[in-house]
Amino acid sequence: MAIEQTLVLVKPDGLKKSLTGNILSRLSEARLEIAGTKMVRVSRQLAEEHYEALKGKPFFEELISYIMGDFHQRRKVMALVYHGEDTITKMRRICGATNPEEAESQTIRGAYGRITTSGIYENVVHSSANAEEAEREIKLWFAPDEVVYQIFPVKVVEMNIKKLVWS
Ligand code: IDP
Ligand code: MG
Repeated sequence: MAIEQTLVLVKPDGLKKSLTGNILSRLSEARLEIAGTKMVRVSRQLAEEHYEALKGKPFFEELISYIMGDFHQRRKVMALVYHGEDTITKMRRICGATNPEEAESQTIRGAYGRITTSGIYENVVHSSANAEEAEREIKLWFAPDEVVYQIFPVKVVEMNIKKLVWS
């Protein structure tokens, strides 16, 4: 089995319902390592890039609003990179099926997810579906120095940039 990394997000409904601790406990049962974590303010651009494969779906606009936090009065998600053997499959299994009504009740989505009256799947967590998606998503959400094990190639570039620092 391969050493992999995967992107997990605690979505705005998970944060609003104070589920972060429960979710991390469930995920820790896989005995994987957290290689990176941060709170992220989700811009429209980040949301659309994250879900670019779903552009054109009838629920796309609401999905973007959902992940941006519009329905839960908080523009943030918790983003994590998990690292270890067979990480992608293990995490997907603990998270459960996409449709929270179909997800088994011992999974995170089965236990805590719901479908809203307007048909949005509030399924509490995101977990990358396969290796290609995991690599794309980790690179989208994290910079190399925010992940303690850099399993993807990195390079050094010189940049003259403006940066926010403590004053
Ligand atoms: P996944 O999150 O299990 O990988 P995807 O098909 O990649 O499922 O869809 C991404 C997200 O879009 C889902 O987690 C869910 O929030 C939302 N979604 C997917 N399919 C539907 C649907 O048929 N109706 C409403 N929302 C959906
Ligand atoms: Mg997906």
